[in-house]
Amino acid sequence: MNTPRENGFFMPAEWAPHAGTWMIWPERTDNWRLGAKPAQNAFAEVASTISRFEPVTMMVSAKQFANARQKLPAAVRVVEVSTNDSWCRDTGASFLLNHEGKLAGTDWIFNAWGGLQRGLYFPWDLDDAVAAKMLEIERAPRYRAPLTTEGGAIHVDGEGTVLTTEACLLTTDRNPGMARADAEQRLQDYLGATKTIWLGEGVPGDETGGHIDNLACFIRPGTILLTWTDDSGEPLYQVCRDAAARLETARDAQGRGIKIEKIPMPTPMFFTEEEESGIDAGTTGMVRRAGERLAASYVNFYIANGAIIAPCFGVPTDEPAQRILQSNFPDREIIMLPAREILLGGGNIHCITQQQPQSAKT
Ligand code: KQY
Repeated sequence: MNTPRENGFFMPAEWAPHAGTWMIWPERTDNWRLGAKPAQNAFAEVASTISRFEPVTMMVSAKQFANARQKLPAAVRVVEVSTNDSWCRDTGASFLLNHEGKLAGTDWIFNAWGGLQRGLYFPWDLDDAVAAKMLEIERAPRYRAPLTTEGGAIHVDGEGTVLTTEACLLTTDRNPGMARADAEQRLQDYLGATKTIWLGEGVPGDETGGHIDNLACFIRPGTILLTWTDDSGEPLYQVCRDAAARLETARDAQGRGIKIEKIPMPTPMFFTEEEESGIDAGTTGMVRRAGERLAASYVNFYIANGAIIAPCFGVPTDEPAQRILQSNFPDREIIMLPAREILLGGGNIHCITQQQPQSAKT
């Protein structure tokens, strides 16, 4: 089988029209506190909000099916799929289209963000099988990529450019021994792209190792929104400056320079003792201790048809962040949803959603 690129497939930008959104219901109690109930409420709020703009499918275990069905609006389709956790951005298919509008999908090798070396849990076999099941449900061809990565480690502009971080792709815990040029070629082959822009580190403390979807994203062709701080005492200070320096000299696949828009890093937030005490003991690599800094970012939002679904945390930076999103997406409704419960699990709204682009009617 040829690669998606050879077969004329590419991953459309997130702002291109969607057929719908996929999500996974949270339930593991060594990640989500209080039996995952607060997280389930937060995921239900995200699903229900997105369903006002496009169809949503929630994948749920057999054990949680009735509970999820009852907590979600009727407009959300609930299907039984077994998983290890609930990060559809990372374990779901990266959907592709060709120029006739036919749907396909890339299925990355998933190793729980670092395998036995520094992965967050074991086993991860059910998560690694999620993308294949989604493509089966959609009757769409599946391309298994010879690359260990996650959907949150990549962003695309839909015009040939991939944005990623060295911290996730070029490490021994994902693709040991793989040269940059090789990783780049595989990314491009399986996303139908021709150019990769490499940033360095991700948001400090991000347990994925530094996903791009917590640091920066394309907001239109040629423009990237970057999480930012001017406080030189912040660990993010050097990271965002390094990212900006790389973007200032970068060119995208169309030969354009990159315009940078900045959005403030959220006010610092930390795990509380009460939050720590609600998490079941487990043998995972996920650090959930009182006093730990949370890797929050406003860049971790989802672009739905006609709307931006963004996280808010009840902190002073929420309001400027909302204004910046509105000025950058003047034609979309900006909806900020309380997302601390999602953040406690190590990610945010972008990490728990996966867009399926609108394909041609068959
Ligand atoms: O950043 C993402 N795309 C996912 C975050 C995963 C956190 C696992 N606990």
